[in-house]
Amino acid sequence: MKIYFATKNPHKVKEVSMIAPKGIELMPLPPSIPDAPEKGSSFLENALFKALWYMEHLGQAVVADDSGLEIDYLEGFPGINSSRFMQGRDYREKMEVILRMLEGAPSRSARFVCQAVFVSPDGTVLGANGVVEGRIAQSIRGDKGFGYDPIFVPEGHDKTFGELGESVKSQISHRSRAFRELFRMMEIVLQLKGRE
Ligand code: ITT
Repeated sequence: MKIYFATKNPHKVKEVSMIAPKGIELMPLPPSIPDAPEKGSSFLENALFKALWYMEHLGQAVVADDSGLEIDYLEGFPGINSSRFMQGRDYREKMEVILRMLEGAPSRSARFVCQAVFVSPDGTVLGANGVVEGRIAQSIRGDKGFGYDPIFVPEGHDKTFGELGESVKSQISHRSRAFRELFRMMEIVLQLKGRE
């Protein structure tokens, strides 16, 4: 089954394609589609907004995700605003600002969160959530991955996602956890529908 991944972020497509089961081939969005508005107040609302927007434009089932970094000392910031925080500036600058905000912080605990959804024109809506706990490093390390990967050290590791790279990330990341569960649910539901 070919299915659109309703994202404008090519890193997400690459990460999720690595863990997609054999029967599911993810396709990137055609570039001509206008960006979905993200005005929800939670990861789930934003994931649904995105998925429904692109499903309406394509007339086909899609998967989508909304994700972000939550830092406990900053009360969950940047959270659902992870992409919009200092919009237009590069991630090195964003990460430098975050590291400054954490100077002297008693705790650097943080997590990546991903809400994945599947929607189809027949009204099927499925959702799955994935989390990876960890901490914010003392400095920017590594150049693999994207976004905040070079300052996030997942639990059980000493290196950042930026140093660990895609093979480790695909095992333990918030996105891989959410999409593995979503794909399991999709397989069950699509099988049931095939029997109808
Ligand atoms: P789409 O909305 O088109 O999917 P996006 O990158 O804007 O692309 P989000 O709105 O979900 O996606 O924002 C997620 C942001 O959270 C992302 O841009 C990064 O800043 C951060 N983020 C999420 N997952 C991440 C990951 O695996 N590694 C590093 N940063 C991540």
